[in-house]
Formats: sequence, structure tokens, C-alpha cells
Amino acid sequence: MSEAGGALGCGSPVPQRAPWNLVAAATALYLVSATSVWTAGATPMNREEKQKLGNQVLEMFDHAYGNYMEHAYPADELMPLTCRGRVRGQEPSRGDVDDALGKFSLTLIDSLDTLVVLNKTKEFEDAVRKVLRDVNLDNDVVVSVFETNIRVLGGLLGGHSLAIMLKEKGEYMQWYKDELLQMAKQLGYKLLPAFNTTSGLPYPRINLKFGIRKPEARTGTETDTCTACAGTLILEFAALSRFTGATIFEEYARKALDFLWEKRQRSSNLVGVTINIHTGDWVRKDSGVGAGIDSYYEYLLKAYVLLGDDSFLERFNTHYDAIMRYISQPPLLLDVHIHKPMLNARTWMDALLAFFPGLQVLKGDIRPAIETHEMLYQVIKKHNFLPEAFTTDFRVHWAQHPLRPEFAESTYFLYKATGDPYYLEVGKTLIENLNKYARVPCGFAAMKDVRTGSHEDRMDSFFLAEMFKYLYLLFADKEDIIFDIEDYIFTTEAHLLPLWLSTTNQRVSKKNTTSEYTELDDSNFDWTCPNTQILFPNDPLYAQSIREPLKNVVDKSCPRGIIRVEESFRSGAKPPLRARDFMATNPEHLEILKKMGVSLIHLKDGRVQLVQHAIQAASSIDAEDGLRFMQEMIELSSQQQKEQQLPPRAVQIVSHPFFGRVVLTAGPAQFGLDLSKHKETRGFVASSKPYNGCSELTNPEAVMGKIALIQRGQCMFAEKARNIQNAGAIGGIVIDDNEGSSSDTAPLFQMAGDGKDTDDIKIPMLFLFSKEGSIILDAIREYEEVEVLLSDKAKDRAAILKGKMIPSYIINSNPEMENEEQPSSENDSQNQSAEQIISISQAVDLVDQEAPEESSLSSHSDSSPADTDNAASISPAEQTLNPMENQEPTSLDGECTDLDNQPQEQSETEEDSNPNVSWGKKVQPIDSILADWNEDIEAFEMMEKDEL
Ligand code: DMJ
Repeated sequence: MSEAGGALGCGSPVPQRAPWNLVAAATALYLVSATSVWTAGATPMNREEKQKLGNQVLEMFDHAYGNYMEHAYPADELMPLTCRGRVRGQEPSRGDVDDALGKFSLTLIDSLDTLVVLNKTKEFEDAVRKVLRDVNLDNDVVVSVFETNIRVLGGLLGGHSLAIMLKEKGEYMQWYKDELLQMAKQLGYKLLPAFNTTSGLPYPRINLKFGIRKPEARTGTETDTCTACAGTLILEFAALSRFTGATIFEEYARKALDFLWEKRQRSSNLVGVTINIHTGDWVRKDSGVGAGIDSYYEYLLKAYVLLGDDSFLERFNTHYDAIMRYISQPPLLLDVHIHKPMLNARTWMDALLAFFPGLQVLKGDIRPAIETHEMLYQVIKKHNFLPEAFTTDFRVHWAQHPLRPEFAESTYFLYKATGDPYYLEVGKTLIENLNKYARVPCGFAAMKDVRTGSHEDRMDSFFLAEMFKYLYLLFADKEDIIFDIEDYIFTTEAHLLPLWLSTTNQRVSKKNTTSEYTELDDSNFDWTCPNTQILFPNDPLYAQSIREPLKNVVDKSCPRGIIRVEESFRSGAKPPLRARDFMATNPEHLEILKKMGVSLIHLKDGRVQLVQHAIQAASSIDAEDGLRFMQEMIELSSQQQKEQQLPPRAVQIVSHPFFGRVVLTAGPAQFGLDLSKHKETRGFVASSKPYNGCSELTNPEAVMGKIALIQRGQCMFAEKARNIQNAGAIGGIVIDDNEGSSSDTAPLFQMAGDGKDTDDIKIPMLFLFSKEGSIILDAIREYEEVEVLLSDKAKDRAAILKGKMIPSYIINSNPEMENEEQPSSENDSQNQSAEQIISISQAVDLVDQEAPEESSLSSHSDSSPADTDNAASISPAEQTLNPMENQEPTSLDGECTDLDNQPQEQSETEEDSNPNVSWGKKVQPIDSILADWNEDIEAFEMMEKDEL
């Protein structure tokens, strides 16, 4: 996600026709902030230190870009662990993620304008020549229309914008004759067939050579697309039209936006996540500001900034009003249902929403931007990176982190708006974490699991397009950049488009905007385009005062729902029954269930089924409580299923030349030494003979005191473990025998025992897929002696390297892991297992509905241990465990219920802004509850399958 270059708020307190004033306003604010005298708060950073950090960003960019150019180009992306190019079709498919790869040297095109921002003009000139010489846009490959638009079309247009700027300056690019623009136009025409639908919404995918629907195209049968996919075209398409004079692109993008606007849910003014491109029906009716919707909102506001068309601002303001009313629960942003916007649709947030504070800066709404950004920063401090999704009580929901730039983007814009040096410190932390945890010898690797610190063989092009741009700009002074950044707007991929396009080739007819927009409250700047300078009256401590109350929001978080319990205490009412507290043997609980219209059916097999008939509830409020209780049960159930699984482990290569920088994701074993409870195991590796480890080893002298490598297959995992243990191995790594398998593409699993007692196995055993395993095998071939560390989480490299002879650059980039979580104490683990026993007895599964107005849940009274045993005995060698989910202790309930510790002021604010707090006061008619019931069940099922 990204922003307008300097557009901090929209300029003046009256609607803008031409966006030129933005530039001046933004610049002025920047100067005021930068020269403010600081009396307290974060210490100002002097120019020298800022330059040092800027230089560090340049060095990091060189490391990423240099390795891509040297080892991957002309492939689309670099695979930083295996140090080669990712070529689509030659690597195992990663599903939708691969739709960005069109065999068009994606990373090079996405990096073009970054080179100019980072003052690498010579390299830019070389890169443009390479694009013109090597890139083919006519490949027989099916690509995502959205990704191709934002990364490739955007990249070519950003490159063109800066090429003509440089040419005009008279030194570089003197030979340039709009060749990038011609390529952009060619690509634009290739994307147009995607719009051949009655709605005008584009198909999600297109074949670059054959277009759509023809048999050779292998695409065109899709019915759905995401809102962001259809609503994130206008900046690139309008720029293409205005640069070239061919109006068709802007017309198509406008038509898609007009359709989405028409389809918004009329009472909430929200849009869903996915829409049917033929009928316009919402397919997924949940709504947030993150995955699937994010850049639709971004482009409405930026389209106004770039094109000066009021209708886009009016639409944005209408949606923004709805977002702040329903989704924003500062500091959280929580998805809701479009038709029931007071009902949260999930209890977790995704990492893509981290762009939103930046967009709020552009809107001029600084306070919630500061709050959400601060919350996100605390999550980052806890896990080093923002996990792909995290719960409302800040536990990891999806543990990957593909080096996304959204948080850096918001940090940059908040710094520009506030001038608060705190945001420079935030940027410094981002740089340190990237170097400490993601930097590998051949580039930067995405995090596979932020909890273990393991890597994925992936460096997405947006890392170069966005991350380095925002980090560099954060520390740069005006004179560090060779052009005026305020003259440009950033696309969602951080490509630069010149603001002068607003007055060029304005031939596309604009929509007549009169009475169709919601009436908004002007006192809240809804109809104006506020200047952050006015909102933010020159007070350097303003941002700090907003952050202060949120200081410990993550560490002291309460599981969601507690707020409402507190409220009930305060009002004297009995708190509603929470699913996690429910006990089927407690008569009081059964009474509450009855009031809520929930009945308990004891099934013959010992399970208990919960069924809700909203109509049998004592009141509509009780029915609503019942609905919520059932929803909590569903969520609890899926959470518990995940929690019964062991988390993944890490194999870290610590010997030369890896020095702990390569961390492989490994599957755990249900037997042997538990690495989460014991110190890690470190040793040199040796292949066992026979390699499958299925009989007594013939090379015990080679594996004695070492970590034995064994191939998967032909006998039980436990048998292999016993054989290597008998030969004196101190640990074992089982490597998959399916060639090409990888944890990038296959679900990781835990190795089960053999159905017998496995207490005799004392050594730790881990599993690696073939691709990860071959990194170790290749290392042995090349370096002979390879030492690894088996652990539950990647270890601090400084500690690993203690006492070893190592190059100084490695030590310098590996300071202590200050943020590493402490291993839980014995008490903690006892508490955890106690909790688990309770939760096991409450496990529930969703079963089919019998009637539309009923929901059914079945509860296993004591199912989990038996389930585990069954699974293990059915398929001892291959028990699936995916996704590996959060095993962290939950937060402190005791603290949460201590009302005296809650500042009154804060509670009042929560009450005002948090729809959940006032839940008890809202009365929804029974009819509408019944009518919506089906949709709720569908939505929750969908959410479970949900992917970013
Ligand atoms: C980028 O490609 C764009 O910012 C897009 O809008 C969504 N996010 C990715 C990076 O995370």
C-alpha cells in the first residue's frame, strides 16, 4: 500500500478541484515539523545519524538488488536461500502467489523508480536499457490483472515518469524516447480484454498472449474477484490515458469503480471482500480495510488527488465515515459484516491493514492513525515483524511475514505529518530487524514463521519497489533526493506518478455527482479536504500524547470480549456467558443457555450438541447473546484444534559461511527430546548408512556425537530415531524423499510415533522437506563440515558465533536479540497444560444445519486425546499438522478484570467508539437475526478457509 508523495491531507478546508495546492501544504508542514524545537518525547535525530541510516538503507538495497541482478535476472524474482531465479513452471506452484509472475523480469521493472529515489541514476539508466532489451510482455502465461497492473504497468509508468524528469534535467536519459511508455501502452492493451464483462469489473486473471476465454488462454471461467482487484486500477490506467491520449484505459477503470460504488451495501456504505463479476452479488460479505479491499479505498482518495475529480473524494468520504463508524475500534481495525456492521466478522487482523494509518494521514485524520500505528509497532516489537495475521489479543494467527512494506509506509507518512523523531526510531528498528532476521547471504528472505525466525525462499518484488523507498525517504532530507517528491503521488506499489497529469488530456467524461452521496457531517471535515497543518497545530508533543495511553496495549492485552464483561459489571448486569467459560455440568450455565435459546442434546456417542433456536430465546437481547455465544464456540473450536498441534521447529545452519543466517522450517516429532522445553541441540551433521535409517547403522563412527541425516520412507520415524540413537547420534533430521517437496508448497507435519511406547527415544528429531534438506546436503558437498542447531526458534546469531572466527560484518549485523521472548517458566507450562485440559473438554465441531433457523454445534466431551491417538495409529508416519498455529500463552485475565486499574477516561472512550461495548444496548429484531443466521454460518466457515 502506498500514498500520495507529499500529500498530507488535501490542502485547504474547501473541496479541491486541482490538487496542486497539496504540494505546497505538504511541504510547508514538513518544514514546520522538521524545525520544531523538542522539549520532551523522543530525542531528535541529528542529520549525521539520519544520513547514516539512509546509507544503511542504500547498502541493504544494493544487497537485495545486486543479488537479484547477479543470481536471478531475468527471472521474475530472486530465491534468496537457494540463490537463483524463480521461474514460473520450474518451481513447485505456490497457487495464487505465483500469478504475479509473468516471465517479464518483475523485480527489475518493480525496482525502476526506486533506483531514482535512491539516487542511483546510473543504475536506473542501465536498468531501463535492460527492460527495453530483454522484457517480453507477450508470454503465454496467466497472470493476475491486479498484480500486473500495480507492479508491471505501475513500474513502467513510474520508470517513464522519472525518465522524462531526468531527461528534462539534461544530464541522464538523453537518449530516451518514451520507450517505457510504449511498453506500458502495449501492456495496457493486453489487460483490456479482462474487462469484457457485463458489469465492467475485470476478470481476475488474463493470459498475456491469448487474452481471455479462448481455449489457449486457460482462463476466463472465473466468476469472482476481490474488491481491491477490481478497484485498484484507476491511477495506472488514468495515467496511461493521460500520458498517451488514449482515453480507453481511464474509461474502463472508471467503469469498474462506478460499478463497485453502485454495489456498496446501501445501509452500511461498506463493501465486501469478493464480488461476482457477472451478477455484482457480494460473494464474501465481510468487510475491513485489509486483505481484499485495502487499495480500493486507497485509490478512491488518491484518484481524487491525481485527477481532481470530486466524485472520488465524495465516495471515499462516504466509505471512510462507515469505516470509522464500524470497523475502527482504536487502536484496532476489525472486520465486520456489511449488512450487520455492528457484528465483528473475525477476531484477528491481517498485516495488509498496516497501510491504513498512512491513508489516514492523507485524509488528515491523524489521531486514529497514530493509535493504530502504535498498536502495530508493539506487535512488531513482540515478534520482530508483523505476522501475516494476529488476533485482537495480539497472538500470532498466521505466522508468515513476506517482508511487507505497509508498516514502513505508514511510518514514513506519520513522520512527515508529525515530525516526531519517534518515527525515525521506529524506522531504525525496522532496519535492524531486517538485517538481523531476514538478511541472508544472497538477499533478504521472507519469514516463514516469525515465532521461530525461519525463512522462506522468497523475496517479493514489492520489497524493492516499496520497502527501500519508504525507508530511504524516511531518513532523507529534501536535498538528498534529486527531484521534488512532493510533485508525485505514490501508487499502491509505491510507483511515482506526476501530479501534473491532473491537468493533461482530461477527455474522459466524469460522473455527474449531485445527490447520490450520503450526507456527511461537515464538522468532521467530511466534505472538505483538511490540511493536517490545521488539524495538528504545530505541537511537537501531540503524537506522543496520543501514543502514551497505548504504551502497553499489546503486553497488557485482554482477550477480546472482556471489555463487554467489564461493562456489564459496571452497569450491575450479569456478564454474558463466554464460550470458553462454559461447562456442560454447571446448572447455572445450562440455565443461561436456555435463556439464550440454546439447547443441549446429548448424542449417543457421548458427544454433546448445541442447537440455537433464536425464537426460543427469552428476549431479543438474549437471542443476540446466544448468537454470539455460538459464534464464539465455533471460533474456540477451530482455535483449540490448532492449539493441540505442535508448533514448527527450526534448523539453523551455524557453520561457515552461513553463521546462523539460514534458518529452515522443520516439522517436530511427537517423540524424543522436546525442543521447546530443553536447550537447543547443536552438532555437525552426518549422513547415516543406510540412508533410510531403517536398520542398524553400518557407519556408527561417522554419526557418533553428530546429528544424523536420514531419508524419509520405508519404515516408521520412531524406528529411524532408535537406529541412529543406538549408533550414538545426538539428534536426527529426516529429509523427505519426495524430490522437490518444500514447506513453501506443502503443509508441514509432525512425525508421529509408531503406536508403541516411545519414551526410550531421548534425542530430538526434526523433519525437513526435500528442498530444505537439500540446502544442508549441498552445504556438505561444498563445505564438508556443516554444523546445525536444532531448536524451537532461531537463536541469536551473536550467541551462536561466540568464540568463533568470523568476519566482522557478520557480527556487526547481528546484535543481541533484545526482543526475544523468554522461555516460559515451569509454572507457565503447567498453567498451559491445565488450560488445555479444560479446553479439550469443550472442543466443538460445526455440523450441518438441520433447518435454516437453527445452528448446530456438537461438543466432544473428551475427544482430543483420543483423536490424537487415533490419528497417530491410523497413519503413524504421516500425521498432518497444518497450519502450525500459535502456542503462546494467552494474556493475563486477572489484569483485565481489575477494573480499578482501568483509567476511567479510557473506558469512556472505548464505550463511545467500540460497538462491542454498547452491544447490550443494541436491540436487533429476532426476524433479522433469523434471516441472517445462514449467512453467519457461511461467513464463519469461509473465514476458516480464508487466505490473504
Ligand atoms: C503490494 O504489492 C501492494 O502494496 C498491494 O497493494 C498489497 N500489498 C503488497 C505488499 O504487501
